[in-house]
Amino acid sequence: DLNGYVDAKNHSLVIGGLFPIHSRTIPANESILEPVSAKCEGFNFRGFRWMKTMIHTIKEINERKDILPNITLGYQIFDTCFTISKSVEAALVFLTGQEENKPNFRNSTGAFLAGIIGAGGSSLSVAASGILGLYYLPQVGYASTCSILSDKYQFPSYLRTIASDKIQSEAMVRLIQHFGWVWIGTIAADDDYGKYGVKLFKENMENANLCIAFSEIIPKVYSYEKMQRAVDAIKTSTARVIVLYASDIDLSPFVLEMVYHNITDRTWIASEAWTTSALIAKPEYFPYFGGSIGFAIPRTDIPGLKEFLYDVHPSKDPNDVLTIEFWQTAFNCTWPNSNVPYNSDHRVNMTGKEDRLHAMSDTFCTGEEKLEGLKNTYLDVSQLRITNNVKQAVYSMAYALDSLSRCEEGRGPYVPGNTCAFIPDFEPWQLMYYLKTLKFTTHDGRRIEIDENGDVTGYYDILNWQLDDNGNIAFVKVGEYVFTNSMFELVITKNTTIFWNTESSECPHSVCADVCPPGTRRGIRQGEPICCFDCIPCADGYVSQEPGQRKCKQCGEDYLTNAQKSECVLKEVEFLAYDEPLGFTLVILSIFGALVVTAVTVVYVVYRHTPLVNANDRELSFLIQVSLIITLLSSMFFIGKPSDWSCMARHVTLALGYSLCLSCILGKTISLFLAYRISQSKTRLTSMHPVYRKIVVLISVLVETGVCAAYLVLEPPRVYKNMEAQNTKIILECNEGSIEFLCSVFGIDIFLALLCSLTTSVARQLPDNYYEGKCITFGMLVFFMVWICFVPVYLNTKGKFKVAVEIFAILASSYDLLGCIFAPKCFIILLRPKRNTNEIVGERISTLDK
Ligand code: TCR
Repeated sequence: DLNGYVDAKNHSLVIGGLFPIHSRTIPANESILEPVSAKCEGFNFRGFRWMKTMIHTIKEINERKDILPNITLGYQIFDTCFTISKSVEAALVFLTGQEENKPNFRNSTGAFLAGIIGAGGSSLSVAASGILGLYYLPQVGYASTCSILSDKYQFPSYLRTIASDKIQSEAMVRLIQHFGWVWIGTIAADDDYGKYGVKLFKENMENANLCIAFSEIIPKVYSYEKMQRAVDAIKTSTARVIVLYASDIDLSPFVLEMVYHNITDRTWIASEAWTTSALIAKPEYFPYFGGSIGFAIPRTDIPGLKEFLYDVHPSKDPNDVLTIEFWQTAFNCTWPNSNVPYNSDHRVNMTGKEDRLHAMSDTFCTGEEKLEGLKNTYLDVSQLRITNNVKQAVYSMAYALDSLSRCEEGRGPYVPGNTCAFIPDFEPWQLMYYLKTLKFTTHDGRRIEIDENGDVTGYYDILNWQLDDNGNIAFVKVGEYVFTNSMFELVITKNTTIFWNTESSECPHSVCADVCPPGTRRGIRQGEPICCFDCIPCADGYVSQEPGQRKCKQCGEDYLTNAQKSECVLKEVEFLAYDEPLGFTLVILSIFGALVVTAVTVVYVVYRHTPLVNANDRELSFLIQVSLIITLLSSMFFIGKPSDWSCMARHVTLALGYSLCLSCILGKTISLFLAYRISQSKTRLTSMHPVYRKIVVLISVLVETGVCAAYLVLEPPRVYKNMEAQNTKIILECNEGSIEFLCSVFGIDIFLALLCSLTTSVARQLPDNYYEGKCITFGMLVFFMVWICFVPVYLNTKGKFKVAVEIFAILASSYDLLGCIFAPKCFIILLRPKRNTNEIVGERISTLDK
């Protein structure tokens, strides 16, 4: 019980066709036990147009003189009712001629069947091709896009004039990337088209590191539970963008469901099969599906088709049930004396009740109804996309037959013998040979090249659903997906406005988790897709500068993180600077000290002939003054930004200064010590000659210089950035280089100081007018106290204060020596000049020195 059209008489060759002129079969009545061919319902105007286009194209080819000049083609077309069973039934009829009760193979109509155009949906093509492929009967599809149909092992005789969904699925991912979405839901029809389409889409998404929020199926036959699953997934998911891979016919129950549940604020990515479908693109669905972005085959115009389509009237042929049904459905009337059912609907709807519309309209059709005023998908030639594919499919068949007919015997393709095949009596596989390598140009100048998998390249327009001025849905082209320079490219036109069906009317934001702000990094949530993550603040010392970082970067050594952890900031460098109050005070103190010493020197020079100055070994005193200036000024090396040079200079000048100073004092104290021993023993001990004192000084200084030189050459001190002491600052300090050397350098000084103390402590009992021994003893005591106190304080301070402590110690000890050695004498020289006479100075001291 197959519906269809046949025009095979007077033709030696026919082309078969399979078109979905109805949308579904009516479920068989349970009381009927015998298997019967099911009846169909749901007239599909689009399928009807496709079928008419096939007929139109065959007519056109028959009229052309350049293709198949001596042969006219016939056709035999069946309605698949968009179901597998009907398609298989039709395929079997094609092969066996069962319908006509003729057992002859592929000429049930009395003519030879060249090949078949169709089946629309992928599942139907797969089913039909499974049978037709057995005989290698050529089949050219116009709408089946499922990727498995490219597999020539399974479908050896299947070719198509539409690109595989492989390309569309890639294009979808590109589109998603273009708009920056990462969290996408998918809904697929329960057939090969939906399932394989979504499968490829998912694979591409994974490759692009994007995530699928949910993946649901629209049932073919209404099932409350299955539908509810899909609805719930959409409702609960945070994905705002959903890919919908389904034919329009399968989609309509789902659309009703969306309306019923009032699901708005979603952006749908439409697969090619429903992008421009009049079934879905109804103004009443616009609040739910407006703003959809879809892929569509580029549209074309087909000259002469419009007139052909309008040339339809039920009165022409009373047996043409399809035209009668078309008329009844289009004009909502009943054709008199026909029992063609009208507008029946046996589907179960979403409220769960079976909803049967009355099968007949009350009004009769008059036949006077005007097609011109009718707004109907069948007559709408503004969106010829698949329709054009139908035309090209018919043309491919014709071109292949044409090549076959032009074969010259002896030069033919078939081995052995380079034979040819002849119309009409050829084997199906012989025509397959020509189809496999087919290349031709269409009426609108497009190249069609069928590749070894039977596929053609895909081009897509990207359409956006907008509302036009009349309140109808307009498919506005916002971009395209084209093959240029040997690769596919997604081009979104720059200055078109895309309508977004979101609350803000702006591009939706479809993410599982928002991009992590700077200062945080993406943290995986166990067991969830990579697009769902937590933002974890960076650890100390780590930053992330750009949003969406996977890892925080470590800041360099000299850097610190800001509070937000978004930036590395240079650490503050700490050292004792000249221009800060503490540094400045210390500088003043040391310069003041040096000036005081200079003043003392001046006094000594001016009073150089007085007994006091003479009695005290002028040269040694002068050297002490020099050394005090050195030690006082050496504190300057401790202030300011440390450099390798200042680090080296620091300790060495200090140590040398002290060794000079202490050795001179030692020279003096040794003299005193010897004088004391002389006074005690009353034996003939000669006092020390002044030259020996200088030798003591020279030796000490030389030894010290030697050690210092070795220190500087072997392991000199260097600047050192101390990061550990304080996290937020870099402390610039000097690294001592070698502790051993430092100890020996100052060890010599300590040794000299100890010697001085020992000798003076003995000699201090010597009666002397200027209390020289006592003063030096006291001075050395203070000196030791200063440096002994220095150690614990030094160890307990941090940063620049360490240096300050050291300078304090230096200044204190220098002032101490200055005070103890020179202050009493200057006091006498300047204020008590009477005491500075030879008699008073006494013969003992003078005899000591001379
Ligand atoms: N491929 C679908 C069926 C289909 C369709 C269409 C049906 C396509 N485009 C347009 C109606 C209208 C693309 C399939 O099943 O392979």
